[in-house]
Amino acid sequence: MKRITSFEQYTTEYKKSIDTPEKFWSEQAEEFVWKKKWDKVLDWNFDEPDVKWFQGGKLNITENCLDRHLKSGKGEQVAILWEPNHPEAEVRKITYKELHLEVCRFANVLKRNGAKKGDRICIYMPMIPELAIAVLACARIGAIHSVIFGGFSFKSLADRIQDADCTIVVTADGAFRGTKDIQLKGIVDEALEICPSIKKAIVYKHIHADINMKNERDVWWHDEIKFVSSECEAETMDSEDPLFILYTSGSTGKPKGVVHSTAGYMVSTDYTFRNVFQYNDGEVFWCTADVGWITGHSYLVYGPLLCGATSLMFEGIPTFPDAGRFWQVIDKHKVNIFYTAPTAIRSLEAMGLDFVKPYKLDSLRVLGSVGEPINEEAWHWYNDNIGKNRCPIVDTYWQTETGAIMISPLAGITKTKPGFATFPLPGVQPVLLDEKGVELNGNGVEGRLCYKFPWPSIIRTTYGNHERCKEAYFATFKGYYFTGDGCKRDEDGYYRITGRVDDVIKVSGHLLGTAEVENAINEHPDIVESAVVGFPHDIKGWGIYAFVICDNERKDEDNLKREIIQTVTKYMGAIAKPDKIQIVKGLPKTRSGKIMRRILRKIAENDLSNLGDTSTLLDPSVVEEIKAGAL
Ligand code: 7RM
Repeated sequence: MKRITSFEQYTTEYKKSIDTPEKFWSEQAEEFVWKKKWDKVLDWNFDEPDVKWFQGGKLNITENCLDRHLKSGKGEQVAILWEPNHPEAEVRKITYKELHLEVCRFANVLKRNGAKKGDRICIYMPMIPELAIAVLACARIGAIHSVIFGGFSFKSLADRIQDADCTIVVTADGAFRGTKDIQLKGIVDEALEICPSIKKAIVYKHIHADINMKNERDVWWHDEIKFVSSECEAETMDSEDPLFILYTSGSTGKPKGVVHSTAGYMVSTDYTFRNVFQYNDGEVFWCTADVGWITGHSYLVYGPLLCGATSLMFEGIPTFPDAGRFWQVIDKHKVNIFYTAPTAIRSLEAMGLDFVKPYKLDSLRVLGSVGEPINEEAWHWYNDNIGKNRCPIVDTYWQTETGAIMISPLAGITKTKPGFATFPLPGVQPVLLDEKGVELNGNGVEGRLCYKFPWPSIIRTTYGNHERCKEAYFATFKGYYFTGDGCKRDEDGYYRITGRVDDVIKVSGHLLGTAEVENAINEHPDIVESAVVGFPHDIKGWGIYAFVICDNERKDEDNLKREIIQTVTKYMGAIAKPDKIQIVKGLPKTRSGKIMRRILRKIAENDLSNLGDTSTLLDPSVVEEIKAGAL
């Protein structure tokens, strides 16, 4: 496997990728199996936006994830190493050969149930190998997968199914999560009541829950599999055919269906996986993210499989049966590369070192971090206690929309600084802009992080609404892709992400739109209006602070708050539960009716002294009331 092996080489590769991007990326793309080679490397225009990579090329990504490795003699190597929720339950080891077979089989099941190239298929599953099998089976037949995180609840699931007009949902009876059983099928049933586009639900039996199977619509995975062959030729896809949709939160209440295309996504995830983690053949790679998020798509499924790696998949949670679970799994499976989120590190740090001490952790070679800025304290704890000061930490910065890691050290090659994502990967051209959109040159500057040139796995559109893609990413600063993040380039040219500058919050590494949480809160019959902002939280990074207006005089505030939390859990999922709820009589609004979130944010952060100019408010007195009741 070719990869960058020194910082000097990084510098030359980087330069090459900027001076001759088409040459650079076509050399990367040569490594894959193509049914037909591309005619043109790149066509792009950020105004539309319209970006096309490897036009005219024909391929199937699963041939590159699976068939290619069988041909090169990797058939017996473990592709997916599955660790169950219950430590005493049986581990599953699925070789490349077996995975190929299962993917082909399930691809035939999808076909048997009416799936065709271009159809959208919703996958709502626990973290079990069948989730990866379903994803790859879609790709095998050219259906577009839309994986919905299993922690989302029925309304979030239904919204996403409707937005993409999915025709099939692949699910399971339920999931194990620590001591809890999650009744996935029940949630699906509720969602499907308002999703007429779904013709079939294919259900995998996992927790042996007592569930309803609706005649005609619902079929069992284990039954269907008996009717099909284990051979399935890979559908021929154009480079630019969509591979998947993945929903991400935005500043409106409606999530955006980020669309990734086939060839570009393949090239970027493979390249970044190899180089960032410096993956060596035979190593065990563990990404703790759920496949329901982009990190799981790119670094649990596609990136590792493209590189022929062994990818560990874990169904459970970090604190079950105790807070040593991650470290126990690392020793048990001799994990070499461990990739997790700062929020997990902070929560395990808070549990104390007694949970770490029993484990050797001597198989570890590289540690990774993703999802939010890693604070220095967590970085040092991770470095000292998990990496034992001998494992480089890669702080990888990227987004659902970028498909692959953008700014990151290369493990063991880039000199790191705690809290810094360090330098752009080859092919990535970051710029920092001031509010007016002027590029800030040189070092020691801070601004809005944008990219001025496309990379292969850049977002192509937002499903069903191209205008929204343009609005959200390409309109704020003309000619640039805007990340929505603030960023600093220090005196040495190192990049440090300072956080979101829009109305989304990263709660425990999950991106949530404040408007989406507000919509869920407003489902409570007694709530007329709400405003949600983030506040700094020791473990979660950011917590959710909700200001709510109640329309009937409820004397039982505690009950009301409990009900609001239940409502959010029911409609959106437990990840969106507010940490603090303040009942208020009014919200600070401008004369045009816009909520001044800046003021609410200051109050939530407990920075009451400097609320800025409140004179443009319709009724400045509400601010005093809110301040007085601040939590
Ligand atoms: C991969 C992922 C994207 C947002 C992004 C940032 C934040 C992600 C880092 C980070 C600082 C990091 N996709 N973010 N990684 N901030 N350092 N290493 O998380 O679409 O869910 O979120 O996450 O704000 O814009 S995402």
